[in-house]
Amino acid sequence: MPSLTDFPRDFHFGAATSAYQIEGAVHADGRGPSMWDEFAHHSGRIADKSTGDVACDHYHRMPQDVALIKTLGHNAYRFSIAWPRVLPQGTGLVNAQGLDFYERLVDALLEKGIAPYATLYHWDLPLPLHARGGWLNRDTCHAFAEFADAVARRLGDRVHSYATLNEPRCSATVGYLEGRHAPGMEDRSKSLLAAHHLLLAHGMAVPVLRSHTQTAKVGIVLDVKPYYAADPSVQTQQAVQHADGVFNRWFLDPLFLGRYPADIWQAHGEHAPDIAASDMQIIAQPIDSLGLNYYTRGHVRFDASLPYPHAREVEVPGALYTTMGWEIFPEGLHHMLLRLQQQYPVKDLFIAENGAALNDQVLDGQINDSVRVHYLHSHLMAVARAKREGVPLSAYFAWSLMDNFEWGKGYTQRFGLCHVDYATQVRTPKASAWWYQGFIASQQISQ
Ligand code: PNW
Repeated sequence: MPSLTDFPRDFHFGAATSAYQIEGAVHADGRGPSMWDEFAHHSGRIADKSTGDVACDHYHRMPQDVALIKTLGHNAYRFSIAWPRVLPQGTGLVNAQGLDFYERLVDALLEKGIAPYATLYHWDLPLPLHARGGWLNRDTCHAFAEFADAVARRLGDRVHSYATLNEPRCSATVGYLEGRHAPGMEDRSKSLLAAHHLLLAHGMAVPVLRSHTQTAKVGIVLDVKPYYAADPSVQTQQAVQHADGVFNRWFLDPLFLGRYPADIWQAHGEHAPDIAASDMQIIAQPIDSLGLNYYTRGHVRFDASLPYPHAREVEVPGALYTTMGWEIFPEGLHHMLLRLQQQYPVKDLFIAENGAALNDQVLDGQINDSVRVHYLHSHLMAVARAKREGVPLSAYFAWSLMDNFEWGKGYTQRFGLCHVDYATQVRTPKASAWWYQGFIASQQISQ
């Protein structure tokens, strides 16, 4: 067990969710359609042909879910705000009922002493905006600033921390290059243009959020993944550098250094986006905190048959994998945290997502997810170690509070601390949820 003094008393421990993955109630109270409703229903690309129409029905069960969070001993909760609930057309008319829901959620959390961490965009782009080009259209950046304005005008200082976007890398790459997520495109130039507009939307929203709050932190959540060479060849070293550049630096460098990484820009050649010089200043304005989603590492070797950056993921013999096929590698989180602190001017970091999908078995009403306990424990130790070594960390969120709609994998992957029986919507805390509760309590009696 960790030393009791690893985490300060005000450290936030909680779990994360996102709107489309848990809320359901897609037609309730004036919500408009999002590109994920469309994608889930019509792309044929969801593993079990499911949708988020009902999901965990959190929209109707929010008070009980907040009570569950309290029972589990969390002192913070990360959620996202559905843009199509707030602005059903994407811009223009504000749907007050949509905001009412998040106001009730935030008030319920505060009443129980749970700090709200709100993410504005977790992939559910309003369909009318997608119809006008979505993230390929610069107007979407302005629409996003309008959305940020409507949210922060209502929630203001009651939120502890605002994140503009969740994982712009995933939106741009998985949605516009690999086609596995909405909107299902497969085009390198479009993917880079979408990434640029996502970063720009972030930059435009930051001052808007700040104008409505004195106390809330403002930032962004990025998914990070450290890459390691599976063989010592020079070509593989290069593939590692480029994979890292595409995945990590392409987003970190603009946000913190005000420029795209030159080596990767050059490698993209004619695919690199046509950008206005002033865009980089908008993107790079200072933020208060950076959220990180960490799940696994990349263990790669050069493979000329793959598209740029020619990096093939290869299995690590003897390593432990989750049902997503992701290696459990907590050392990667420690490495990444130290590196971020050394290379970028980050004032505050928090782990916005970290977790494992497993084949959870219900036995006599109990779910003994010992591998998830191992996963959480080893990653919390990596966070504690980085913190001891001086990395400014302030919170940790497990992904996820409960099993939910796992995007292209539908309901086939279970990431929850709590099991969800989708037939009855009964939530059952798994062994990991109780373990985490004990861990949090052991930290809070420390000082
Ligand atoms: C996250 N990786 O994305 C998303 O934010 C969640 O909505 C999602 O449910 C969760 O992962 C689990 O898939 C990821 O590089 C992005 O390993 C990147 C990685 C993993 C997850």
